Amino acid sequence: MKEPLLGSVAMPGTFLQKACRLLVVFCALHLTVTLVYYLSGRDFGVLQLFSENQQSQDLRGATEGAGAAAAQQPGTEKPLELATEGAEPESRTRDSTRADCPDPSPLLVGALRVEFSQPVNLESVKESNPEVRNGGRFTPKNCKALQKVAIIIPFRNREEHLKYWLYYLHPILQRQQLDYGVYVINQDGEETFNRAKLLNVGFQEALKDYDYGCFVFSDVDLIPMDDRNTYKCYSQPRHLSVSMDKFGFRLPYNQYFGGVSALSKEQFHKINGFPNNYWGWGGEDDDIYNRLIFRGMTISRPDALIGKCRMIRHSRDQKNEPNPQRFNRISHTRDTMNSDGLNSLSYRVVEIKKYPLYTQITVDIGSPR
Ligand SMILES: [Mn+2]
Repeated sequence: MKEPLLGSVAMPGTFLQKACRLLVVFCALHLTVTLVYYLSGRDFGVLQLFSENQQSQDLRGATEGAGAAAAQQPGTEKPLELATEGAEPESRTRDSTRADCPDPSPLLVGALRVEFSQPVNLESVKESNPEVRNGGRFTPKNCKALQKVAIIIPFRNREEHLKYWLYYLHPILQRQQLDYGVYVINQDGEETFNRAKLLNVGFQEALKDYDYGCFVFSDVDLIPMDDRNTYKCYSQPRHLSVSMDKFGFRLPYNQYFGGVSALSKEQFHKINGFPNNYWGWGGEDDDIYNRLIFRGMTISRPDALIGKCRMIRHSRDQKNEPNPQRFNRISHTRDTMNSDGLNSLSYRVVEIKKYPLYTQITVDIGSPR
């Protein structure tokens, strides 16, 4: 405040002047205290809410989502809250010493550089991922993972691709704070390749290993280019490889469900798993898409930026020629899905090998009939 202003109002005599000044100082002090109290009060309010309501997902989303808006994905889908041990969320926190991992994970870094020029040495991949346990298992140390995820990779004669996959994915999956295991389902013999049947086998075999609630089905040659593309399950089946370099970083068509996808155990059961009779290349992903739609589900996807991924270039595999029956089969999914799937799956496990970075299940899945 300036002297003249006060002076013009001030009555003669210094007592009144002093009183006015005192009043101004008092007002300023009052204002400051109020402001400080107000600002700190806001923080206290949030902290109070947190301690009263630590399990509220909405609250977590509201507060942490603000800091990582980029991780927000389009659509209305919410991450699944997979039941653990059938316990109520509230008693879970009281009983468990570890709090749930925040969603999204604070360890994420966003866009990644992915290239395939240098060969990968698995020894050094193992060394740089010391927390990955034998068989390719990992559990976050400092918090409780929101989901238990089995990664299922259909496989035959693609060792070089698998090395790149392990090199890139293990660090990403750990940053995503998932309780995960990597299962490479290796088709035994020289018969025609059958991707979807191998995925069915992976689902069933992984469940014998651990209480997984979510299943990510990934081709061995697909690497995500952004770690915000979390390899977990959502309230609707998730398509993760939405923006592949091979297709010019866009969906080849709207119904495309190939590459990398994630289904919860319940979603997988709801569609009787995947078809067992797509031998050779193509069609099985469209059949899976049909199954999901016929069971009233929709497809959840990340946006085109977060969903970017690279495919390792390769020539067509032997014994994986385009399947000429695929168009006919896709047009009959509605009739065949009830009798062809998890309930008709038969196979013979030849060997289960636990390597430091993955579990390999070699399986005899027969031949086309
Ligand atoms: Mn490929």
